[in-house]
Amino acid sequence: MATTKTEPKPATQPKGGQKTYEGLSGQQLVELYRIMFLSRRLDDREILLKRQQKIFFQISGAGHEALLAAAGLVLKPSYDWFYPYYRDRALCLGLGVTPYEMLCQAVGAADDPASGGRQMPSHWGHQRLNIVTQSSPTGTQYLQSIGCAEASRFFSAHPNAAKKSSGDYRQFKDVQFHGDEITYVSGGEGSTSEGEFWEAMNSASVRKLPVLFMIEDNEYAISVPVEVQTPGGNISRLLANFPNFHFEEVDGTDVVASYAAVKRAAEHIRKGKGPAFVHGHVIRPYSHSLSDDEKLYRPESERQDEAKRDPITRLQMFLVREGILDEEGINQLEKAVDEEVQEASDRAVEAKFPELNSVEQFVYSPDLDPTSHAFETHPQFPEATPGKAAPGEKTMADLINACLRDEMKRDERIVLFGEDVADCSREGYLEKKLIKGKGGVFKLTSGLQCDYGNDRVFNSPLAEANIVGRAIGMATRGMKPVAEIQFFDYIWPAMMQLRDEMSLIRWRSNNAFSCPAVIRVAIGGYLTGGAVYHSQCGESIFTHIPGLRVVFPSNALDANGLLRTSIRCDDPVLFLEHKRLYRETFGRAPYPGPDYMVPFGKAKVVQHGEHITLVTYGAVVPRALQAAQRAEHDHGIKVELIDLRTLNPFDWETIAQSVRKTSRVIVAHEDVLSWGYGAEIAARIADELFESLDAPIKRVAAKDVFVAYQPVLEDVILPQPDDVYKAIVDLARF
Ligand SMILES: Cc1ncc(C[n+]2csc(CCOP(=O)(O)OP(=O)(O)O)c2C)c(N)n1
Repeated sequence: MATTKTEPKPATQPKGGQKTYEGLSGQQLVELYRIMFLSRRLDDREILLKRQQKIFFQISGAGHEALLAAAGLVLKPSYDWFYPYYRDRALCLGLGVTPYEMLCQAVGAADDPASGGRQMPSHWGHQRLNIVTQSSPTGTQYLQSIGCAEASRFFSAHPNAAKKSSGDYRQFKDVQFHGDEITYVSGGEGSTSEGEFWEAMNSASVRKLPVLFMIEDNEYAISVPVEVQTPGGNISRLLANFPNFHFEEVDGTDVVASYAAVKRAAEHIRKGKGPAFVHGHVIRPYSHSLSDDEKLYRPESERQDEAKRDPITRLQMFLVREGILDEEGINQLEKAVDEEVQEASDRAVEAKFPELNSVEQFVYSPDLDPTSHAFETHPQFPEATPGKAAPGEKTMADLINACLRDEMKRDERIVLFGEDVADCSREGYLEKKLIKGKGGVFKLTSGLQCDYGNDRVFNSPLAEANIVGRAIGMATRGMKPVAEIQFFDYIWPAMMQLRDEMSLIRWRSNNAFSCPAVIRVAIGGYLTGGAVYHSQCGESIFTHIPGLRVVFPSNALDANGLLRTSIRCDDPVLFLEHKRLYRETFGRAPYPGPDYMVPFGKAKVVQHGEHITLVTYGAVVPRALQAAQRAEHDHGIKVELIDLRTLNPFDWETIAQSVRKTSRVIVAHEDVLSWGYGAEIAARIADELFESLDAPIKRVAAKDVFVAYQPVLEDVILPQPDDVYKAIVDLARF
């Protein structure tokens, strides 16, 4: 959609005062021009450096400068929070990122405050200025900004929760918040085609959150024009019915109009009236990036037309016309900017590279080690009182619920949310005692909303990326979201958030940001009737992701202790809860008290043996135990059964010690065989313990198909005690 230029509003002149333009003084306009010109010159400098092969990628903010410089003036650095798109150079300059810092990212220098040389240029991030580390996926920022805004609301309502506390992740999460702060998030019009954009609009609207959405519409997403992305070619028209929003549509090449629009939007938000949406029509005078040639898909005539709306030329002419700066003043300003860019560039190209041995730094928290003794406590079982029944054995479901209840009491930063997690969203029903409440499709969160209130336990929309994206934003700000994915089979819409965001925020920001959220997921089969979309495993897909802790308990006590460690630790955790084990008789235990913790990376030897090492986890543990007992009974084979409990990290020492003793090993898991978790364990044993082995390493796992509905099919697909038994006997005979 071509946009006509707006005519700058005439100046108003208060009596005896200076002219202002929508409240902007001449001096402020000059400063805006300086920022815009600096932004363009930095892009031009990077293009030059790329041609000289001193940097390796370039993407510019050219054509977007007016809209973003205006936003930089309205919003407050180190006070508001920012999730800026890669075209937001002018915003970041306005907030206080220096040209040197920007060019450090371009050359990949150690001094780059956004990533220490780990991310491409224009992937903004600045801890002090509250610019949260940005990534390349177009659209993941939206949901995280929602979580960030929720955190500001949460801490305002729970100021005690913000207090520093020692002994867990809170020690390393200073919380800063302001009651009227704004979370800014931006993207191109192309990125509004991502589902996550709509999921974010949904939650911002429903929860009336203090978020400023800024859409920079340059009418192209690389080569794809806006009419292909957006029905009718105008995103504002589509959004107009979202409740609670303030909407602005503005010529984003006009700095005065942009300033006025952003200011009105910010006022709406700061007054607590809800979110705002600013749609700025901008231009893209350079190709998408230096890897693109727009001449292949845009004719010269279109590009020339667009050039007439260049925001830099427009503001320059405006300043001269209004007598704010004359030609000489413009020249002086531009010369000073050129000198600044030259000086920053000279320093940046000489800046030190990151140390080569630093690459593995900050995959996980450098401050808190969840494998350490600090996370090893003993259970405090309730004493049996003489004359009374022994303390009850609790199920895994009971002890997960108990852990959540205890931890929520201990740590006010914890919130639980997900699909059907609340007791009842319509609280009145609970208050009037008309209903009992749900608390999760498996009842794992039952009663927690009643105990802790609906701002700590609440339902999410039916949208998995929404759940994880928001959890990331909250955790970045210092909250401890313990979010739930209802079925592992439906985790995939959240995959981008899990893999490209949650797991690597710490690494990609060089430890400037982190998001130690816990994502609880109901997983697994053996359900009789669960079928393809309620019974899958797939843990190896997640153990393959650096930065993500993966936990998979097999019994009630471990689930309680490991969940507590997950919550108190400083890393993101995927906590896999096997549905079949929730209420199983196997592995029940009494309540172990409110401080019971099991460290990560410490396996449990379920039974000792000298003939075969059997490594497993999850619902295969009771099945393997059955098989091992039978093998001993029938053949006298003594199996050492190892329950890994956590899959990343895993307890290599315990495996190695056992294999050195038995020289025979089976790895068994419920997930499919090929490319599975067992392959990694087997490869490592072959690599490091080859000389200890007397037989090939055997794997027992599901067939390479999905889990079927008909129980007889499910039985042949998933590994059964008989399969494990056969493997034990065969291996013993080898
Ligand atoms: C999820 C995802 N898909 C594809 C890409 C590749 N890509 C990078 S930028 C871009 C176009 C974005 O267009 P728009 O949001 O309109 O922003 P603009 O570049 O026009 O400012 C694409 C397809 C990506 N980075 N992330």
